[in-house]
Amino acid sequence: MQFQDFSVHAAVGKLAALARTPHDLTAAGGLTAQRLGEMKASFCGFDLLYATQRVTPEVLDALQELADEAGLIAAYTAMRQGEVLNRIEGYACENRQVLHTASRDVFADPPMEPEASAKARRELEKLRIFLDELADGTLVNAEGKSFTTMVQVGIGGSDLGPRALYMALRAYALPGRSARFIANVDPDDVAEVLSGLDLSRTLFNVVSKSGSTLETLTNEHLVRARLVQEGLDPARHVVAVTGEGSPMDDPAKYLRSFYMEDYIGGRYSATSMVGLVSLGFALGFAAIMEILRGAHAVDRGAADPDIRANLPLLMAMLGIWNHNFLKHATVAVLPYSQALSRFPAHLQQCDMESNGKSVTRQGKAVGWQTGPVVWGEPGTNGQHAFYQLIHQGTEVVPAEFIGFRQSQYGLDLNVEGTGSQQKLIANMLAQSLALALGRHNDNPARCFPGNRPNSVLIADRLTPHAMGALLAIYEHRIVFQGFCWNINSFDQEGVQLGKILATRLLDLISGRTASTEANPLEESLLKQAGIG
Ligand code: G6Q
Repeated sequence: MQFQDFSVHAAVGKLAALARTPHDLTAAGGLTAQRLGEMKASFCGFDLLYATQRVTPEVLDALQELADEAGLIAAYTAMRQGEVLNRIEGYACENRQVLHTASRDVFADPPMEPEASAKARRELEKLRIFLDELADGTLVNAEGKSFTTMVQVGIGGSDLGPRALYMALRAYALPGRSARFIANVDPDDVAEVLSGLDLSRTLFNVVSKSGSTLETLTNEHLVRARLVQEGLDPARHVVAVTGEGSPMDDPAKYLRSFYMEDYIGGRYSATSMVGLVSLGFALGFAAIMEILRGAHAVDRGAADPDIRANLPLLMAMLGIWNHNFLKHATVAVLPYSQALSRFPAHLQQCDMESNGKSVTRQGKAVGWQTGPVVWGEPGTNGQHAFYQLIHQGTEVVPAEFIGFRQSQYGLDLNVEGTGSQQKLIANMLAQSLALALGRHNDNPARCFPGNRPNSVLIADRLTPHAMGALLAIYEHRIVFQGFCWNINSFDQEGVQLGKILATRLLDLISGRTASTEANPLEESLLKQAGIG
């Protein structure tokens, strides 16, 4: 696959010219019922309403040209087929395939990359057997009682996606089952999660692809020590998910060991064993297969070259329009769904760790903007907090609203003519309109400038299938943008320096490094911070 610099594409010049006079949503006829009907894409159970973006059909045509010129669909297909795309030409790098889609290509015959999907099927089968044994009483604690809680111990990609998905779907948890998560090396995180748990009925799921992550290994020691303190045998209470051959690949130490492959990046690993073991424990095997089916449907749909039909591609291109051409530095993801409360945190990692890069795939400095700052919180809570800046601040923040027509639990009450779910969605749609249209007022403090780009992504209900689809929509949006910017969205060199310095500080604190050998700056920093 040949990637070219973003700046060489003819469509880039065209879009830059169009961006000088972006569509005015506040003008008479700027946002009409007809426009609302025309600027809508339906895909895998989701509708994207994007009439409130500052685009015209001409802009969309130019974005289509850019997607075509940059070969985004060819690159996406090459990724799914197992081309080595996690690389920087001519430099030391991870040099790996990028095959998170293989973990849900298990329904296809033949799959896009048969070997990877065969491995995914094998792990799924191991998981199915494990879950059956937990359900039928084959796997119980020393007293013969069933396990009720699984605590996932992992960080970064081994935490954020699985946690976000669990929180999104716990409405569907099996009776008497739940999951908890420990990520931070802050001992209070462990203490808080363990307090109130009946450890005799708890399984710990230690998840680390590398098997060498400081936080996770430290927390594993802590939970094992707690199990021993309670008179429990860790070998009966701890399972592992890790890479084959990693320091954690020691089945004798664990009740069960599951594998993930090095061609699945941490932040893209929620649909591998990294996410599925805890999700399967809490929600059951049928539910995790639905997550995979939802993601797989999106994986297939994302191969459509038409940006008006391919929702992840459309979202990617609208994001590029807002970021590279209208010059908006951030994007807010605002789910009107309490269940999606950790989804923005997952996207922060998935997007910013993927596209927060400054060199091209050829190792040259980029001459254009790459990934935006991604942030967000659930609405309506956000409305009572930071929406002030989104409406009237000097920084224009493109917003991506996500909502569902029905609630998960169906527990609702009609108050003053409407149910809570209706109030929730009405608020989301109202925000979309308010941001786009603005409102004039003779009192300048009460003026809303409008023209704040946003779109609404809406589906019927947040089910396991819809969650799988939503996850994959965002994964592909991120990957398409990375391809378009000619960066490697699959490495994370930028997190290394901090890790190295933290190790050096810990060596000083523990006395492993004699202070004289140390960098005086580090010693002084510890002294000034009062740590020693
Ligand atoms: C994700 C990153 C990173 C990683 C964590 C945990 O893409 O690589 O967030 O997931 O550092 O790594 P381990 O799973 O190896 O413990």
